[in-house]
Amino acid sequence: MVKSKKIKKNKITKIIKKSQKITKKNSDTLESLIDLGNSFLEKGDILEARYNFVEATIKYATKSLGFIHIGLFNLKNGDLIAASADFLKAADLDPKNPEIWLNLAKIHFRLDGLSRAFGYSQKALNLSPNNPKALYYAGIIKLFQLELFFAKKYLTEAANSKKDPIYPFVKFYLGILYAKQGLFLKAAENFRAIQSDPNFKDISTKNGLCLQNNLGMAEYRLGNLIGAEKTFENITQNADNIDATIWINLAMIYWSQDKIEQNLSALRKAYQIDPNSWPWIKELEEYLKSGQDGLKEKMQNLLKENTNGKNITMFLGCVIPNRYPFIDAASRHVLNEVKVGVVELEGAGCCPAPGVFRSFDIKTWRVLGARNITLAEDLGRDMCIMCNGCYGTLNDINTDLKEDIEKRDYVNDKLKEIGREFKGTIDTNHILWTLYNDIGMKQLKKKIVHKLNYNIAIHYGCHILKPIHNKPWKDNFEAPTFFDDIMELTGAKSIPHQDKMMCCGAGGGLRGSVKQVADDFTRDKMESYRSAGVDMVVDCCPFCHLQLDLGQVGINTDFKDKIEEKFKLPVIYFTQLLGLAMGLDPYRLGLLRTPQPKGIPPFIPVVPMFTKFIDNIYF
Ligand code: 9S8
Ligand code: 9S8
Ligand code: COM
Repeated sequence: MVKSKKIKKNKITKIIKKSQKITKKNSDTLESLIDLGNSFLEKGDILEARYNFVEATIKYATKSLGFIHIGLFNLKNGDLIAASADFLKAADLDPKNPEIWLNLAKIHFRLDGLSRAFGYSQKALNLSPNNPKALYYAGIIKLFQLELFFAKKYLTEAANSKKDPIYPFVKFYLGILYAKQGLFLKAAENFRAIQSDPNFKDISTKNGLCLQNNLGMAEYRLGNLIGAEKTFENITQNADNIDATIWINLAMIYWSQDKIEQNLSALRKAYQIDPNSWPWIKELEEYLKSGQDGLKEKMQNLLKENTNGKNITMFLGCVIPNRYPFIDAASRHVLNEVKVGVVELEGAGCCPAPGVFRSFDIKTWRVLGARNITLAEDLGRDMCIMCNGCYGTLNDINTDLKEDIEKRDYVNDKLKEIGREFKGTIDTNHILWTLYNDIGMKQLKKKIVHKLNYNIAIHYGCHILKPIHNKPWKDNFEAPTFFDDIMELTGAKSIPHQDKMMCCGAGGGLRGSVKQVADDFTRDKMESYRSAGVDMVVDCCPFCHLQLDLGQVGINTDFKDKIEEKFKLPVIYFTQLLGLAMGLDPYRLGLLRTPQPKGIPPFIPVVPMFTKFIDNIYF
């Protein structure tokens, strides 16, 4: 570092000496030196231009103008370190000039010193609070720091100055911001607004290509496959130097429309440009020729090798796939976001439900559950379980069989008949534990990009906590906080309420056998939520979810005389809310739907809650 600075200094002195020989101009005033420098710049005579600017800094060492111009010169030539030193000197001499601070912000933004850059943009903003360029810099710095909340504040303010030359760039980054937040409609609106702007019009320029790529992806994420296809085909036909990712994006759009042949040819193009961009081309071709049989194993192995980080297999149980598929989707998106590798647990059956099967025949219950565990053992992956009941069953069986030889022998004797054996090689975890323990609060927090201002009621349910002897939570089992802690990372507030730890009402087969008793139970919980004034209930069990959601419909009809007013409290599975705070697409999390289908879960609409979110929550 020191060395290169020295070289540069020597170089400059040489340049100056050389130039002095060439020109013996005796320009007296500061302005005339700068003018001269600029006119040399225009002519492309870099040495002469530099000489005059340096002269200005020597002769007028107490004025900022010379330093500003040599700074701009260095900035333009990509010598950011030198430019930074020049502008710092200028700022010393003229601290009230916002332009100087803005250039420092720009330089350090490019040098990747984001917090320093932000500090400089703040100095400019203090001096001129409505300066669109200062707002723009503050906005994009926050965007790159992933502090989207503030990024949006600054960029929206910058966008008020429609006439400023920076405006199209503000719109572009607003588009990027919305896309990052999963709000693709707004993202596309912003991108479209600058499509014919001279800075973005030409698809062969970096800006133009970048805009079209982002627009196409926003259309794709909105489900406008035809529009997305058009946008990308336009890119591939008209832009020069497109890279492999463009072809992969187009391939994905073809694939989503079952256009298999086009998909394959787009992937081949990507492979040609960069073989690492799509390393699975051979597998895909084989798949298209001979179907999936020969490939299954290969793909499983590939998946195993290709995730670095925690690897799990998901146990879905019965309620999620049959009633609430978006719980599956939201959980996968969240796991993906924190880099957990997921493979399917093929052939899994009912866990079987602890409150039901175990009550009838404990040995059969154990054999059936152990069979599910052996499937995960085959994959060599821990189970990640999204249902409290399934977790209760599988974790009880897993921990029991690991310790109790007698039970294990009984189970393995039965499993032998179907060629399976319980080995005790994997862990059976609730998804909350996977996130809390394997990923950790610190990493989760890093992923949060929205602050959600909701007041929420947390529902733990029974089987996640009890029995306590084989549960991992180092917590107070009568008043646990781990679930509250995770959810409060989103900015939501967990509101204390009466009988928080009470059963939802459905467990132990109650909903199946005496639904009205279960609903009456749930009515109590609903009354507590109502008096606590919460916006929604957040749970971690699909069976509780069913009872809290569909149960309200039952309460509203069967107990209408007992309640003051009908209940319509949104019920949310926790990965939906966590995903939203992570900036994942609210459509993919099952929070927004257009159109909202009637008569299928969720029975109590959650959309109004989250439409409000779209408009209000970011500030
Ligand atoms: S699987 Fe059959 S019924 Fe159920 S969702 Fe949870 S618990 Fe186990
Ligand atoms: S469902 Fe799910 S976990 Fe249970 S048993 Fe009482 S709470 Fe509702
Ligand atoms: C509750 C499962 S999640 S069960 O009804 O207790 O079996």
